Amino acid sequence: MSRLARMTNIEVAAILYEVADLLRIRGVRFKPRAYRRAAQAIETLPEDITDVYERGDLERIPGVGSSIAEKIREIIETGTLAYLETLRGELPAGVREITDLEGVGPKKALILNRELGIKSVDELEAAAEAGRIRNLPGFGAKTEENIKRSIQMSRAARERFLLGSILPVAKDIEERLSALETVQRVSLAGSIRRRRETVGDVDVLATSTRPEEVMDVFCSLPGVERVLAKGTTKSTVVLTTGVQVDLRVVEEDHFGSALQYFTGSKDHNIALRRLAIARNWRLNEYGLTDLATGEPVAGRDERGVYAALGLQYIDPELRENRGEVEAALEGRLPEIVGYDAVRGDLHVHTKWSEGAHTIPEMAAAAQALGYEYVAICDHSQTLQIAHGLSEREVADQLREIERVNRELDGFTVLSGTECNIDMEGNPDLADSILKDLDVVVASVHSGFKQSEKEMTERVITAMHNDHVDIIGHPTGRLIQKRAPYRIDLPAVFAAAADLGVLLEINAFPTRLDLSDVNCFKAREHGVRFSLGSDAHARENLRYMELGIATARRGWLEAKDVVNTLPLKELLAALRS
Ligand code: DGT
Ligand code: CA
Ligand code: CA
Ligand code: ZN
Repeated sequence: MSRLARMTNIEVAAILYEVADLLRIRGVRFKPRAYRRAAQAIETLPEDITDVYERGDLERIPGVGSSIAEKIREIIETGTLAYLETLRGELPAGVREITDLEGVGPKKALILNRELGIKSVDELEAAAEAGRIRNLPGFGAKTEENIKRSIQMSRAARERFLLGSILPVAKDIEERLSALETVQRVSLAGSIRRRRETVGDVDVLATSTRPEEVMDVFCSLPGVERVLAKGTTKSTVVLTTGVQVDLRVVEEDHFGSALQYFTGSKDHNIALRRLAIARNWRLNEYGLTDLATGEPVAGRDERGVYAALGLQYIDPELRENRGEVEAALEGRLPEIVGYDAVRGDLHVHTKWSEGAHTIPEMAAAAQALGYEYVAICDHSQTLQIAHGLSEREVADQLREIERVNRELDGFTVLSGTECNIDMEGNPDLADSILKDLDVVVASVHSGFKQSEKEMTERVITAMHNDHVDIIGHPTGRLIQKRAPYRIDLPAVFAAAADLGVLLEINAFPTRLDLSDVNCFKAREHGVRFSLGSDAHARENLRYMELGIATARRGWLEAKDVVNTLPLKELLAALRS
């Protein structure tokens, strides 16, 4: 096989989205839409785009014609796209960099360039600090403030990658290594094993009878751009996507303690080491050793390390030194929700609004994942950018869902909506419509700049509507892009628990909202949760895994998450 650039579907899609944006800036018609559709289809493919490429099936992807297929081939073969470079080159220098900032579209970027001669993020920051932006036409003090915040966020983001885009690549590396005959054990370690929402680099651990051979394979994996270091115990490579991957080959006898050590987190390890010291033991990547006798106490397997320290086994997702060591000592760790415990998805979109697939297609895909139900929650009327449904269309969709359900066996499509919460806190659909739907998700999609007090009242007002079951993506944050809106979360958590409204864990890779930490806090208020992939195409249903990881990192048990319930009990748990 030729050496292909190792790109995830999300990364290939990102290139096509950028082409779409740049074409739009130039005022090109139709083409931007075609690129966006293709990007959306790829972002959500059920399989690796490289596999589709190798089968010669690119043009079978919906929305991908011969011209876009040609571009995708180039991306897969080289990791870049000359056409994109050309388009970028036609923009005034630096403007593209600026349009990457959240809240600075091409239009604003061009004004900044024309009026103030700004050609880089650094120059933009200096202009914002000097208060020179607020006086531009169409700008203002608030915009200037937002620009400063966006710059800070993008700086912080530069070195880290989204879990959702790295996890498939990391699992693929893990699989390729474990397929080698001379490899006995392989595991991901580090933050990716803990499923942190962003990952600095990927850590992999293996044991082998032929370390040199493993390292040869590792350093020539598809997608490796540069080999930074190559040895028999440790090698480091950089993939074409910029992600760094470390592989360590360790002795069979130390695998457990090495896995424990390199999984981290650092703070978790420090807490464990303290327990070891108290027993006059030493804990490091080579094992747990009794210092009095020099004898090994544990090290071959990871569970043995925890057991020897008198701890319950602690799942990697919990290892952040947020009280898990104390809880494990006292035998009161939660039994966190399993990756196979979810019985259905409570937030998906279809072609009716901005999704790529029909209701029967989404139902079939959800059923194929082993689910019992899926809730169709398309956008509602005031979200025009996403072709939100009018009240009449919601009623039509309800009839379509009834029709689809008659054809299905052992699976149920639930009717629903993701309606907007307006500025005053009212859903943008009438109660007479909402009352007929199984699942009402209410989300904030506008007016992010309200004060904390206004936003808090707005969301709590929405919860007081008896038909609202779930608050969607409750903080509105986009990871590394947009800060959460200002809202008094403890007040929201208390109201949700009190009123029996569920808070969503939105599993879309850029959202993971509520976050792990907020799940933990909400749970202490007695909140219950619903998991939704926010799928915009059937392949996105697989994002559920990221939502479950978030729930696990937030210490949630199956009983805290309503979609672990069978259908009948779920319906009882939703407000009627
Ligand atoms: P990342 O890569 O920034 O997303 O986060 P991690 O947790 O993967 O960190 P990384 O890759 O630097 O190191 C992997 C693990 O190795 C880390 O979670 C814990 C362990 N480790 C690394 N350096 C230290 C250290 O100085 N002390 C201790 N106790 N553990 C360390
Ligand atoms: Ca790491
Ligand atoms: Ca590392
Ligand atoms: Zn939404």
